[in-house]
This record gives sequence, C-alpha cells and structure tokens, in this order.
Amino acid sequence: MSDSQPKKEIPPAEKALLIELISSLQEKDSLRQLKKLHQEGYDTEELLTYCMEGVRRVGVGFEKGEYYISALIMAGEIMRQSAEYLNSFLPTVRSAKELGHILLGTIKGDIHDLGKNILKDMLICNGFKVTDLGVDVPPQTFVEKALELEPDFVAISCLLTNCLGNLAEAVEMVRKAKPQAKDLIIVGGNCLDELINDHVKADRWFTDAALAVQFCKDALESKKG
Ligand code: B12
Repeated sequence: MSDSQPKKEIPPAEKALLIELISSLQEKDSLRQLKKLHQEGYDTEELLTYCMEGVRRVGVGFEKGEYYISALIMAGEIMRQSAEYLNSFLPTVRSAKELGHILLGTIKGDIHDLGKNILKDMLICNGFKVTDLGVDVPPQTFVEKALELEPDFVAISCLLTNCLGNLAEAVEMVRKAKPQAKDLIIVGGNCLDELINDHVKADRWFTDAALAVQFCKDALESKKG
C-alpha cells in the first residue's frame, strides 16, 4: 500500500485472530492469516505490530511458567518468517547517495536479533548504510568499530534486563571515545523505558524501530543542515 492511500482499518476480529494464532504458536495458520490480511491491503507496519503483540504474549506465558523455552524458539521462528514476509513490502527509498551510516549490534550476553534485524531492514529501505556487528557484541567492539568506521549513529539492541549493565558500559565507552558527537548513541528493545535509560544514558531509546528510523533521519538533517 502506498503512503498516499489512507490506511484501511483492520476488522477487530481479524486482528484478534492473527494475535491469537501467533500467541498459540500455530505457525502455518498465523502466516496464512498474516498474508491474507496483507493481500487484502492492510498496512505493513501495523501488521508487524500485531505480530509483535502475539510473540509478546508468548513471552508473558513463558514468564508465568505456562510455556517452556521451546515456545520462545517457536515464537522467534514465527516472528522471523512474518518479518521476512512483511519487510519485502516496506517502501524503499532509492537514492544515489547513502543518507547516513549506522553501526548496529545486540549487546554482549544477548542473542535476540529479530528486532535488530527489523530495524536494519527499515534503515536500509530508507537509504541508510548499516554495518551489522551481529549479536552478543562486547562494549569494546562497539568502540573499536565506531572509531574505525565513523558512523553517524551507534545503535544497540538489548532485550534482557540482566544485560543492561553491559549496555550502560557500552554507552559510556562509546561516549568517552567520541566525546564531541551529539545524538550518536541510540538503544532499543522491549526492556527499555525512560527510567532505565536514565541509568543507561543513551542519547535516545526506542521500543519501535519505525520511530528510530524517523529520529535518525531528523537528527541527520539537523547535524548536516
Ligand atoms: C523470540 C524470543 C526469544 C528467542 C530469540 C530468537 C531471536 N533470533 O531473536 C530465543 C528462544 C533465542 C530467546 C532466548 C531467551 N529469552 Co527471549 N524472548 C523472545 C520473545 C518471545 C520475542 C522477542 C522478539 O523477537 N520480539 C519481536 C521483536 C520484533 O520485538 P523487539 O525485539 O522488541 O524489537 C522491536 C523494538 O523493541 C525495537 N528494537 C529492538 N532492538 C532495537 C535496537 C535499536 C537500536 C532500536 C532503535 C530499536 C530496537 O524495534 C523492533 C521493531 O519495532 C520475547 C518476548 C517479548 N516480550 O519480546 C522473549 C524475551 C525477550 N526473552 C526472555 C528471556 C528471559 C530469554 C532467555 C533468558 C530464556 C532462557 N531461560 O534461556 C533466553 C536468553 C538468550 C540470550 N542470551 O539472549 C525475556 C526477557 C526478560 C527480561 N526483560 O530480561 C522475554 C521478554 C520473555 C519474557 N517475558 O520472559 N528468546
């Protein structure tokens, strides 16, 4: 669907069914429902948020002891396939020159990468160059690569509360290495909020990749303009 068209509202029952199929780990049926809704013209990014809600519910079930780790693995697989399908429909900006360069990775101790990869795809679709360091990245590696590659932003993903110490350390080390840079370090992942970022001290935090992409575009304009 193009940006100029108004968004078609997803019928509540259809949206609830998608979330329910994902949260009950019905891989084939959830992907069938997702594709059906997308082919009916419902918004790509909105559908992505419902997929995330489905896997979030699996996480809650895991926390309550209703699900085992195998459910997280299954939820991750459904999320991966859903994101892969939806990402191929993200509107792509074609420009001769890269808009900016982002150094990206998931913090040491954390191997969650689906959110990071969604951010990466969205950035690339919006004309950014992305250097992806992968998962379980030590703070020192972010520093070394930031000094070597001189990116416009250093973006770090963290989903695990017990990795927040590593995240804060990475932010502090990158800032020390590049003290002049403004709006350099952005962090993201569902375990973050304003209070937590008071401790982590990143320039910005996000739980929504689309908002982070918009921030990078705006911040680059004011940095370069
Ligand atoms: C799938 C999943 C897994 C999969 C991951 C597969 C993969 N390749 O990533 C596997 C099975 C490996 C896994 C393992 C574990 N997991 Co897990 N996992 C999940 C689950 C169900 C979904 C995560 C996900 O992919 N969501 C969908 C993506 C798209 O959402 P997202 O990551 O939030 O990303 C969005 C935004 O946050 C943002 N974003 C993300 N990163 C970044 C970075 C930047 C820079 C920016 C700007 C934005 C941004 O953009 C994305 C799109 O908008 C969550 C539940 C949940 N509530 O999220 C638990 C969850 C994250 N896992 C949890 C746990 C505890 C674990 C384990 C410790 C379990 C265990 N006992 O072994 C291990 C840890 C392994 C490790 N060392 O990392 C907990 C974490 C609790 C906490 N706060 O610490 C959660 C919340 C489940 C729960 N409720 O208990 N997990």
